[in-house]
Parts: sequence; C-alpha cells; structure tokens
Amino acid sequence: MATTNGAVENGQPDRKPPALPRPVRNLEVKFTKIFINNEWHESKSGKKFATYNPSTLEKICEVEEGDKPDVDKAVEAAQTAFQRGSPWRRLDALGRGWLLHQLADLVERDRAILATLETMDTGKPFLHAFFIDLEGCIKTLRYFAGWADKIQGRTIPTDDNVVCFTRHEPIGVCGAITPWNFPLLMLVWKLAPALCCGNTVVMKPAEQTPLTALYLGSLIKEVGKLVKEAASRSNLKRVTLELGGKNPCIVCADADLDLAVECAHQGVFFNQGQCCTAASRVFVEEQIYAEFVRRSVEYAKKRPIGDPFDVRTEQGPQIDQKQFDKILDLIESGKKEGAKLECGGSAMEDRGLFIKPTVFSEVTDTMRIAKEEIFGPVQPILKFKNIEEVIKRANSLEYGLTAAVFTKNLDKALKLASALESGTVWINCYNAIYAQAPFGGFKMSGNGRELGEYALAEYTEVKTVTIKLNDKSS
Ligand code: NW8
Repeated sequence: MATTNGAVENGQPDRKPPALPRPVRNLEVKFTKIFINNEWHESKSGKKFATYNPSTLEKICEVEEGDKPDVDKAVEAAQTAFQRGSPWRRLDALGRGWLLHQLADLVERDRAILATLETMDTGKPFLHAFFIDLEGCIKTLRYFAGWADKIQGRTIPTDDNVVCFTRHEPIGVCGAITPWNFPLLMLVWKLAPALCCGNTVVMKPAEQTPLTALYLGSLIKEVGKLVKEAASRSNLKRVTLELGGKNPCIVCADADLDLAVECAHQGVFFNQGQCCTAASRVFVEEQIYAEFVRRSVEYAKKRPIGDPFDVRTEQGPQIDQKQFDKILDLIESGKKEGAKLECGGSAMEDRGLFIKPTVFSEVTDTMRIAKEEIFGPVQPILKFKNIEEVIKRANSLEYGLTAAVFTKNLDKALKLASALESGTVWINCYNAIYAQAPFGGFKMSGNGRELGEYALAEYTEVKTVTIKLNDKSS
C-alpha cells in the first residue's frame, strides 16, 4: 500500500474533492524590483519595462529592467555566497533540504496569490495555474528537498593500494534563463535541483512574465532570514537546454479512440498550445482517420475559450502580439499549402489575442504546419498506413522532445517506445510529467535532463579523491 511502483497499486487515500480555489481579487503587485542577495534593487540604468495582461491588454505594472551591469552585480553576489566558509557553504545537506521544504511551505501558503499573478501575467486559465503550475512547483521543490542529503559519491576499487572515492560537489554559480509559457514552474525546475546540490543561482525570467519569479524572491527572502544568502553565474561552462519540439502523437487503429482523441486534443491545446510538449503532429492510421478527425473537430469546437479567471475556461489568450501574428501566419500557410481547415483558422472577433481552436486534416509532411513549431492552438492531423512508415516520418525532423503512442497492443507500444527518437515517449497518456522522472530532449530539442535523479548530474561536478596507503605500516 505505502510502497508502490506507480500505477498498479498507488495508495492514494480516499478524499473528498476540496472546494475550488478562488483567485485573489484586486491583487496588488508588490514585487517589481530586482532581487539580489535577499534585497530589492533598482536597475543600474534606471530603466523599467511594462508587463501586460494578455487577456485584457491592460498594463499590469512596470518592472525594473535588469541589464548586463545588474547581472554582473547578481553574479558577484552569487559568487560571494558560494565562497568557502560562507553561511550557504557551511550549511549541511539536511539544512539545504529543510530550506527547500520551507520554500515549498511558503509557496503552498501563497498558492492562490501566485496562481492569480501567473494568470494575470500569462493569460492561462486560473485553475490550470493553480492545479498544474503551482502543483508542479510544490512537488518539484519537495522532491529535490528530499535529495539534498542523499547525493552520494562512490568508493571505487582500483589497481594500486589506494583508497579511491568520488564526491559530488556543487558546480558553483548557475545561471537560469526561464521561458514565459510556465514562468514559475520552469524556474522551479532549475532552482530546486541547483539549490539541493548546494549551488547558488542567478535567475532571469522572460520579460513578458516576471511577476511570479519576483514574488518567489519575496518568499526566498522569508526563507533567507534563516540563511543570509541565496541567488547566482555567467561564463557558463555547462549548458542544459530544453528547447522546442514538433512532437509526434501516433494513433494506431487498435487504440482506445475516446482516450486518443481526448489526449491528442489536450496534448496540443493545453496552455493555448504554448508548450514545448505540444502534440503538434498527430499521425492517425488510415482505417480510423476520418472518425478521428470528426471527433477531434467536435472537441475543438466545444473548447471553452475566454476570461482565464472564469472557472469554465480551458483556453485563454496567446502571450503577446508577436506570437499571435506568428501563429496566424502559420495558419494561413496551412490553408495555402492545401491542408483542409476543419474548424477555427482565425482570431476571435474583437478579442485581442485569442485564437480559435484550429484543426487541419489532410496535412502532409512537407507543409510548414507539419515541420515548424507553431506554439499555438493548431492541431495538424496526418494519415499513416503502417508502423515502419510512421516511425520514419516521426523521426524525420531535427526535433526530439516528446512522442506519444496510442495502441492497445503491448508489442507495438514497446517497439515504438524504442524506435522513436525523443527524450520522452508517452504510451496511452499525454503530458505525464513527474518530479521523479527525467525530462529533456534528443537531437535539437536540447541537452541534459531536468527533474528526477538525472537532473542532479547537471548541477554537480564529480571529484575523484585518491589516497595512497602506506604499504609499509602494518
Ligand atoms: C512537475 C510538473 C508536473 C506536471 C503535471 C500536468 C499537465 C501538464 C504539465 C504538467 C512536477 C510534477 C508534475 C506540463 C508542465 C510543463 C510543460 C508541459 C506540461 N506538469 N502536469 Cl512544458
């Protein structure tokens, strides 16, 4: 019951579903400055930038704009914090884990505030911010908090009469540049493993969406009352990258069709399509192609789009004008290149940055919508005849982040799981991301892994210590 390996007997206690969380009304944005060394700073240049609510197009507030001199200042503070003998370096491993748990406690305490800020800043539905982004943040913080005192080297038997062992040491100052689609979650994916290994961190949130990162600064400041320093590095010697994808979602004729339609739909439309994991090439076996398209269009037409603070909303606006224009351009290319527009295909009338859920059928491999990352609510559906063919076509792009397979045949599932060139393969599920399991890209989709034990390797340096024993002493 308590020890399980996941799906088979996952001992979740029975609980009643709690009341739906509410956004914080008239939330005042308190944190707009640069957070270095547990203090708020103005930018050296005196510059600020405005951040906008993409749902209403209203300016939320102005934020201090960090530039090279501010980054230098942050890096210097992080280097000082990392120096031998500093409070952070003297802190023992259990202490680091305890601080990460404290931070998780504060994120939980202010969960509704953070989810509200995230929705204001990105336009994502509030319930998604609350139950996906914030849930992921808290779980990631707690998962890596647990690792802090479990990072172990090895003792290695060697040829000579020596004792040889390894130490897994923090690298030093880590720089983290985080995207705008999951601003807080992607930051925590980097911050938590870096801190659990004893590094210091300099974080640079995307300019569209700095608010939750800044708020997290205020929470770190609360934790920081316990340790004097927190934060960051440049001159990156090692780079971990999580980049784009054009992720194949393969639906075999023997799949559970209800499940496949639903997962492919959520897989591509989740977060307004602004996911590195977006299922943006749906390959469907020819026998079920027409029925799959029919059901997918039905789903897309019903997708509730509107005010992200409305509990019924599943889809909000795109992040900004630039992304909005890029998506509409790709939609136009799909129409021109001969894909069949099944529904959507344009912006919502008089609604700023909202784009109708769009489905294209009869998509072929050479069309732009089958090759380029769209990062918007557009589902291209392609047809395939057999497994060997679909493997080749799925692997034909330079990307390799995720892939999904829908089939009831275990042999086929495992064959595809090994043949597909991607960092993740989901079988009969989608966006199944866990703090415990590594996540990252093959090929041009990235370097290194986030989450899980594998993420620790990105943030540690291995030191081999060899001690010659005195052969003569008896
Ligand atoms: C970290 C993340 C998660 C989690 C759960 C459910 C749906 C979608 C996502 C997701 C720890 C534990 C759970 C998701 C998140 C980020 C991207 C795409 C999908 N993450 N989730 Cl880029």
